[in-house]
Amino acid sequence: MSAPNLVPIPELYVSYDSAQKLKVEAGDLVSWDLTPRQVCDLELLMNGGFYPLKGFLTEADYDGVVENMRLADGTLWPMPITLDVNEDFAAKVEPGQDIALRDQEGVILAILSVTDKWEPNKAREAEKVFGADDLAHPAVNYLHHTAGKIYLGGPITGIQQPIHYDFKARRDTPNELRAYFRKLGWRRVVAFQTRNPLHRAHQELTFRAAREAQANLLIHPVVGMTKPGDVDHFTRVRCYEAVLDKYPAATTHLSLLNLAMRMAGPREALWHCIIRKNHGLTHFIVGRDHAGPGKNSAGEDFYDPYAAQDMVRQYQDEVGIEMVDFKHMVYVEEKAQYYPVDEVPEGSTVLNISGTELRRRLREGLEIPEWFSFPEVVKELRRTSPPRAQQGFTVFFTGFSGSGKSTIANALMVKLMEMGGRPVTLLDGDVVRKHLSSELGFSKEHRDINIRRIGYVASEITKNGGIAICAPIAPYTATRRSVREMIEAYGAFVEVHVATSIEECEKRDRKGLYKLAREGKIKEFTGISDPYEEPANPELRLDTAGLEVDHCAHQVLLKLESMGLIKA
Ligand code: PPS
Repeated sequence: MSAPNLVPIPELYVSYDSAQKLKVEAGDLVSWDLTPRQVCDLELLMNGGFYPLKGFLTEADYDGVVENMRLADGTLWPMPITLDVNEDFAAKVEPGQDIALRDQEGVILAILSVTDKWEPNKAREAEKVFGADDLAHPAVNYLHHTAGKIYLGGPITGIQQPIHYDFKARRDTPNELRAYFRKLGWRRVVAFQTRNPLHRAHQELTFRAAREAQANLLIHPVVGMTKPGDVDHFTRVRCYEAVLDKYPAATTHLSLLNLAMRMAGPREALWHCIIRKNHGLTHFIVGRDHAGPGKNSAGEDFYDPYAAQDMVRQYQDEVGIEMVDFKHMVYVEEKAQYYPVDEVPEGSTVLNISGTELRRRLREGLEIPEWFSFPEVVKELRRTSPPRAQQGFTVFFTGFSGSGKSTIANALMVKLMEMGGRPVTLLDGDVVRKHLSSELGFSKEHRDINIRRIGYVASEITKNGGIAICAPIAPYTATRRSVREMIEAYGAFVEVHVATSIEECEKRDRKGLYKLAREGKIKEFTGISDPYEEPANPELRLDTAGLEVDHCAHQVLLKLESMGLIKA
């Protein structure tokens, strides 16, 4: 294998003076505010991480990449790097036009000279690139639900790098890494790609890989976008820094990669190789289930766990990087050592803790053994993921007007405050409509805005370790689901359906609104002249008929206790 390419890799940036000039001129251009994923892609396009790409893919390049992993000129490139925009924006742009690309704060990062504009066949892209048009795949879900309908393609003129305020000293462009290797005389360097905290198994694997390849080691974790639900990169980088001390001094380097992963298994592994080649690496570790997205909607793995290795094996010569392949590493108790799963001495006891099991132990505050991880790493993880009984959560009541949501929510709030420990906030339907949503009515659109606002506030409370109790009608399943997703990124979401029947609510008519609704004096009244979609699988369903409020609130407390959210 050849030494890392010692000449710098081409970047797409213009000189400082030209950039200043372009920035002023770009003020007159139509501009597109990049999504977080597009900012990641643009950074690697501009700094040479995606060399030989010179911009967002044109339609011909896109077709080639989707169909057979090659650009129109035959160059190997497995991942569509496209600029997706919405139809309204696309209507303002024609091929031949320059557009300014801005980050989320409005800073101009680059100019795209648009050559192509087209509507992609997303089902085909999903099938060919990700292996199935299945929404359980995070990138397929993104493709259909987040990405815009139209793609723009063309070359990029780079003005400035996206700004990062975190871990600046740990971020390197391909040319900075190449220069670093050159300076230290590292001619053979093996990269380890990761989106997870490093535990002992990873350390053993990376050690062995460096030894096998007779190379120095680069820990090259992704800090751009990884799989939804992963440990956040702030925590991970603190964990990596803690583990760095465990490697022999001056053999190993840590550098952060602002890549937006797609979790595309084999194709992604090959893409990772090309990116590492561009960063001056000579070797690349591919383990079990590289960039795997988890299970499909039928509960099966999307890819064979070793398909990524097969893919990289096939193309490594063409890319010019050598794969170091690894089986899954497990701990052998008798030997007090890690082994690849296919080299375990016969008859020995194998210990392993899966990612799911680790998360359970963290959640429940259980022991995490020393053979599995380093105390410094466990300490960091416990700081970010305290046991469930110390985390924030949201209780989300839903049901008809007059079903008893507010009354039960109030009783629950008081009981939780009596227990103490975490601040409790009640976001009651009526109160929210007075303070947060006073301009809104009761159309589907307005109800959705109202519920999303409640969801946003509850997610912030949950993130910051508090308890949010929400009690709106929230009649639509899809909106409740999106609020659940927003909150579950930070803590538990406990949906409680207050299942009092519409007949009972109308009979009670505590506010006299049902009468007005029947008389047509209130329009779009839920249950009378507007829909209510019952939750299919709420965490708890309360049928309030003949039950005391106190009893209902107690049932919610029991549920919270069984979920480990409060201690008895
Ligand atoms: S939603 O659908 O979740 O946005 O509704 P929400 O914010 O919970 O507001 C419901 C309260 O507003 C009163 N109200 C109506 N409810 C339903 N439909 C119509 N058209 C309507 N007009 C006013 C009603 O008192 C609800 O209070 P609750 O607390 O649910 O009894």
